[in-house]
Amino acid sequence: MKKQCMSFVSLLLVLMVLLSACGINDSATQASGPQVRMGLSTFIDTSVTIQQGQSVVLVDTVSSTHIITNGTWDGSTPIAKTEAGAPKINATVANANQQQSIGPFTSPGTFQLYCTVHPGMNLAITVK
Ligand SMILES: [Cu+2]
Repeated sequence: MKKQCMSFVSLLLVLMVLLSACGINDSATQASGPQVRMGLSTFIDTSVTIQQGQSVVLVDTVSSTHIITNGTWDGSTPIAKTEAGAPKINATVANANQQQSIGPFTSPGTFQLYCTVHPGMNLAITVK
């Protein structure tokens, strides 16, 4: 009986350490700014409007590797292009719940980003 009690207390301690470690990890990777969610092979949010000077936070909702850069998919053809005033983006996000800040976007306009891994995975960022 006493031994069972001790192992229960040990289990509780382990759980508490794990939970607090998770909490610290979350706050360390938290990025600020409007969020754009990504699924398995698409942007869940295909467009976002932000204020001049803001950054955008890419959020991977599943464990899927995305490589986001300037340009767009035209059907199944990738077209790399960086509009005037666009920040040069080259972001790799691979893990579930991973966040990656891109920007800041300092010029007004509409900027196209795409994922080089997934055909058709386009994002439009409008800066006002
Ligand atoms: Cu992708």
